[in-house]
Amino acid sequence: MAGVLEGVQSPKDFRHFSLSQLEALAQELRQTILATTAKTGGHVGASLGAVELILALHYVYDTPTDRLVFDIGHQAYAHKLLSGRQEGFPTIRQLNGLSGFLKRHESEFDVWEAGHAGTSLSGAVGMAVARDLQRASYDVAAVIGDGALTAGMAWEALNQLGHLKTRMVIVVNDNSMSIAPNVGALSRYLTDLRTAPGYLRMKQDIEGILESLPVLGGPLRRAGERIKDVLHHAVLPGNVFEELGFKYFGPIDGHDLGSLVPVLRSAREYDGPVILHVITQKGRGYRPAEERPVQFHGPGPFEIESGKMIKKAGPPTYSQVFSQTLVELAAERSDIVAITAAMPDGTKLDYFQTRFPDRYFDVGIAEQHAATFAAGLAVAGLRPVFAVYSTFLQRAYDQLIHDVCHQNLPVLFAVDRAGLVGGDGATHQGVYDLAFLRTVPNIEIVMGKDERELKELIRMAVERPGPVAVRYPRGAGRGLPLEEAGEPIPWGKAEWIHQGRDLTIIALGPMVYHALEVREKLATLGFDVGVVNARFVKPLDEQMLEAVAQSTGAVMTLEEHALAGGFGSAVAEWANTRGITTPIRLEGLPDVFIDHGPTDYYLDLYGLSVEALSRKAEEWLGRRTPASGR
Ligand SMILES: Cc1ncc(C[n+]2csc(CCOP(=O)(O)OP(=O)(O)O)c2C)c(N)n1
Repeated sequence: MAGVLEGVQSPKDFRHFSLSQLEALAQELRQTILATTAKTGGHVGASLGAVELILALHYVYDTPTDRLVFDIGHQAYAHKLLSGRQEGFPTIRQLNGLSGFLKRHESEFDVWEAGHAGTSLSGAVGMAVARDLQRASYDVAAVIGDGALTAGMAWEALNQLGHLKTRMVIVVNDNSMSIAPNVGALSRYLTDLRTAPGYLRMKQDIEGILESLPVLGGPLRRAGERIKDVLHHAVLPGNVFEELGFKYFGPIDGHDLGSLVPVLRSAREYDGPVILHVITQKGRGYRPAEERPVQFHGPGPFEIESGKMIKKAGPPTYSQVFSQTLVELAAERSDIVAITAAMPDGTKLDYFQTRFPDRYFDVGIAEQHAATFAAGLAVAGLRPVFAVYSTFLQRAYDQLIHDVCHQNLPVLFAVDRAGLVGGDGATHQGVYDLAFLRTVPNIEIVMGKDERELKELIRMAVERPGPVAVRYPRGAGRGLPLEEAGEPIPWGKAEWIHQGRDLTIIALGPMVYHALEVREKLATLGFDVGVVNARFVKPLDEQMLEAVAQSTGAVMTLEEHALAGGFGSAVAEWANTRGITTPIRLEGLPDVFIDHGPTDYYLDLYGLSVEALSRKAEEWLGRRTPASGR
């Protein structure tokens, strides 16, 4: 059956559609999103839930002249399909394919790039203000979820916009879900607005009465306006948004195109800032996603019929090992508390929550608050553990420096997804944290080579007197038995696994296993290569570094992190300060934003696969005289 979607290359192609044609288009969008994401994985739930909303926005607004700004961009698959990217859509999140978020170079319809939550309103206010200064006439609309609205930044933008009174529409896409069910007083407030049955009717009735008051001129008119205001506030229950200077429309059913289109038109015409509160359902139209919204927030490939995930069983992930370890520790110590910023599932703190619900805090998408909240808990004698992806810790940088490290408080940052992350791409790579953490006094930074060391390092980190960052990567561990304790780790000590006369690779994290393979490969060529498991980025194990430098012909540092400011950079700084003359070569990631695609692909591209490293080491050593007398 030939559909209508195929003929839509741009919103122009459906702006003349009837309501029933639009509804048919919505169904096709849904089917296409489902058929593709079942193969590729992706942000299924949010995108299915925003289909009608996106359709209505492009129907009402003159995009791309009008600016449509999406928060995060994970809900915008329908937007991609309606703006000339149907052909590329099956490649979403794949290497060299479409991004899972919005990209300005991908389309002129993508006016704003994101990946992190809560930036849309600030970006959109900037565009609206620029428009006014430049005397342009385009419209600006931002779409932000109820989850993203828990980000402090979003309120900073509301604060400015409510003051400026600039013409702009903010669509609050309220599905009462963040990744997990949304939490907090704001979420409860939105629910109240949504469920207060009489609110909308009463609002309309009262506004109708007020509108019908006689039109007066001059000072009388101004007095009349004031009376209307007073009446309005006296009779209607307070609405935070209206108090802040916005016109509030809603709540309206975000799946009913028949109401969405006219309300959006009115909102667009309003000469001032508008909040349009739209109620949607995550996963709408696909039963498994409606019933299991957390699982369908960002699944891998799945079977459409059954909604079953197509996942190979593997060893426990690093996040699981972290959470299990924390639960064990929390059973021993009542002062341990756990914090997540809206990522209970990703960080696996949901497991901690089931065991210690009173000692678990989901603060919403509020990394900044989470860090300072942890500082407060620590000042008062608790042992807070903030589990946060490396990429999202970026947002809490000042709080980490100013509130945690400056006060030298024993906060444990469990830095998850440290390293390359795959399909989420550039905005989510966890490859900067060493650089931004390393400069901060007082914090200790560690990373084990595998999940067994992770377990041990977490156990030790909660005993430290000051702040510690324990990093670990995305995905499964090596499947090591965790019941058997590994070698105890002396705090601050690297592990010198093999000595090597020609070269010693000092590697961080799971890269140690790459180094071991490189050692074997080079042994077949007659080189004697040593391997050190660095473990401590800060403080460095200087004693061991010194001994290594004296015993080997050359040193290679190895990390899955940006070279600039990373572990190797720390070693080079140390060597330079100490006047070490052993040649040092740093291997890590270059100074570019790394797009979506398999981690292995990028490791190879940037010379960090076993093959590439072996090649480079061989070439490097080949130009030197082998100390082992090959
Ligand atoms: C700063 C930041 N922290 C965490 C995340 C991870 N994250 C991605 S989507 C999401 C939930 C967003 O909820 P909402 O805005 O309501 O959109 P929905 O998915 O419900 O449509 C979270 C927490 C993020 N993208 N950015």
